[in-house]
Amino acid sequence: MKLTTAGESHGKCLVGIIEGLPSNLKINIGEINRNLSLRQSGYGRGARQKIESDKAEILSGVRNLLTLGSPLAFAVVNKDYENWKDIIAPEGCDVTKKRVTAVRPGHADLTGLLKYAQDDARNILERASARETAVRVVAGTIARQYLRALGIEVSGFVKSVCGVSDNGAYNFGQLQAAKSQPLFMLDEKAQNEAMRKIDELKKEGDTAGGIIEIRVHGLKSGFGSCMDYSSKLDARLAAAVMSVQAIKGVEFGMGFETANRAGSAVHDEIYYNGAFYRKTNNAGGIEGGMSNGEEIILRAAMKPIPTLMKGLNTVDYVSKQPVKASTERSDVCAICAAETILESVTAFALAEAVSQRLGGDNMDEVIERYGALKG
Ligand code: EPS
Repeated sequence: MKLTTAGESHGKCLVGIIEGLPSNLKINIGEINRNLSLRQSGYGRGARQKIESDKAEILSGVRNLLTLGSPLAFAVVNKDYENWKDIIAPEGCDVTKKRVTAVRPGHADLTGLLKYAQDDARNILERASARETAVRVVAGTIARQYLRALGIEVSGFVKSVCGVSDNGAYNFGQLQAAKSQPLFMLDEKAQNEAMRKIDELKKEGDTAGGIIEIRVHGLKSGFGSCMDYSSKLDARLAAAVMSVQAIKGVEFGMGFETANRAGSAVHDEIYYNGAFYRKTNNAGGIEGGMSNGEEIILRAAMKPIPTLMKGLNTVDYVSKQPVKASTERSDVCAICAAETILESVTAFALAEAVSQRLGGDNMDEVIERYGALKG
């Protein structure tokens, strides 16, 4: 299974092509659009989200809501294109308008300008923008529908915003409730404090990041590999998570804290009562690059968005003079978007690993092969 994405943030539309889906997978377009709208939600989003109301249009690979086994192509239209077409259209537009040369610290602007030999960071930021992640939510939701047919579910919640933490211990079933919360947090007190923090930062023209926890429930053991480095499941999931704009770190299970402890306080001891089991899950469901049958638990750190309304110190790319970095509008905090995106990219990377092991040209074959695994 493979996803290719294309599209600029203010261009006509975003597009994606998924190759390698089996036939007869039932596609739920309502769920895709619900996840697209979750990606747009959350306390602290900016004005752009009032313009967009993302919907996926499936262009190929599906007939009467069942996949055909052919490449599945889809588009998400950028409504804002109407306001930008004389600046961004493939031909006949005015490239002198809305130039960006006051490059933003923490964004792709400066390195992109140098690498792609441009003199307008618009040509860089349009693609570097997190708008691209709408495509990954569509593909990730289709991947979730594939995984769900096997009894595998992905969920998550926001654990902290700008240092304000939700330290609750939640079981998988409790996580879904986060989606109806303004910051996808489960602890009301922490969430209220985090919202106050966002209000403060907004007043100061500043931005916030946070920590997101993603879990996978119902995955049998043995997905990934201990034989081939490029198939290690934790490496694949980490790569998928790190490919999301603004993600700066990822850990599994006890993660970085394992480095501070003795082995006996880290490794999950093994028991047998007709089946192998563990009483703890510090490994986060992956040992030796393979799923071990426990829940997969990963956490990712999102940095604060690099477009700050107050503008950081920088240098104008053309004049070389010190200036404040460019701003028009910005999200203060996009942690709920990131949470939705991380669930999506986790689901897609997992579906890739599952289909690599199981193969199967149609869903009956896939389901039969998964069912035959011992787990
Ligand atoms: C983004 C800047 C903002 C965000 C955008 C990502 O867009 P604009 O420049 O149009 O105000 O809103 O995210 C989205 C449009 C989205 O749908 O997530 C950036 O610079 O990365």
